[in-house]
Amino acid sequence: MERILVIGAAGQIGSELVMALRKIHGNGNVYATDLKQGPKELLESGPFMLLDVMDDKRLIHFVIRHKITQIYHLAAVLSGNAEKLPLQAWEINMQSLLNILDLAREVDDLKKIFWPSSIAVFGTTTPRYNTPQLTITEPNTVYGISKVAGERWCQYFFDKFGVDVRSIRYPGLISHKTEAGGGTTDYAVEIFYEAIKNQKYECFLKKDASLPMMFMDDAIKATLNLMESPLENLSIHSSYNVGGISFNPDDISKEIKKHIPEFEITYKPDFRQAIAETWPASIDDSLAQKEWGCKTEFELPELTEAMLKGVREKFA
Ligand code: NAD
Ligand code: AKB
Repeated sequence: MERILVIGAAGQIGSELVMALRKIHGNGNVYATDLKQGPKELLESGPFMLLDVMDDKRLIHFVIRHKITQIYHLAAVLSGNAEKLPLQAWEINMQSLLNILDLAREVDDLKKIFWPSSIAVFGTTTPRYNTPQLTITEPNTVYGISKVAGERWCQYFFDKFGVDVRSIRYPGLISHKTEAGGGTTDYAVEIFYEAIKNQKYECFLKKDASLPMMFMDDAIKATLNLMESPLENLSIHSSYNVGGISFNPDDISKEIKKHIPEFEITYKPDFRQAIAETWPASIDDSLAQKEWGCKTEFELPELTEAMLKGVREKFA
């Protein structure tokens, strides 16, 4: 029986991942934790505690007391917010991962860790289209630097100490349950809220800023698939490329217009456009497909329908 700790559970991914994990492992076996209070669904369906991942003493106490066997470490400062406070973001993103990797080395019960990386590990020197698994990773943002360093630490703890840590370089994730947490791809979530509320959206990226994206259902499935795969099937112990779909603000606004003909998009690029320009437009995830069956089901039309339905239900 697994006993799972999710750190950063109140965020965009955590709020959905916790519910998926509770379905598989039982409500009482999935401990959701965050610095801030979680959404109602999380609080009512199983244990939720306030926990600061930077507090390594409380963290170790928690893991031992609850006999935790797996940790999903989702707490981080995302790309847009990280550029505003680079050193603070570096400290949170790096130290929290190191606290957890070191814990996994020391605590026998703790067998598996999930830590997400990002397409932010790539930079302007990376091939922009169909970006390969193994390629140049020279990120231009503090967030990207922390993700590359994190990937190297994961590989190091696997090689030196046998820590089973698994990771995905998520593309921009799109969901309607919890708002996006301060990243560059957030426009692709905000646009749906504004389309329904005001039938218009002012986009902080340019019309043609193509980026890899993924609907949350596909991201959760990918995460669970990777975590359930036998270790011997996995050749990557830093982080796997996962492709999703690629589109730009113009593509998504045209798709929304099919459902809301009066919808209008305008463009006022800010500092996040410069970040988007350093990231790939599309990703090659053939290795993830081959080794653990990574598969994207939601293309842009299905994603748009699901988002409009989800946001409408939220407002209702
Ligand atoms: P988010 O910002 O929505 O959620 C992160 C959560 O971590 C927040 O609820 C926050 O309160 C919590 N947190 C922050 N500091 C903490 C601390 N010291 N202790 C405990 N909790 C703390 O982020 P997300 O979108 O859910 O992303 C989760 C992870 O996935 C991050 O590592 C992020 O870099 C990665 N990722 C996300 C995306 C995406 O599009 N959402 C894409 C690529 C990678
Ligand atoms: C961000 O935009 O910072 C995240 C990511 C792609 O890592 N959504």
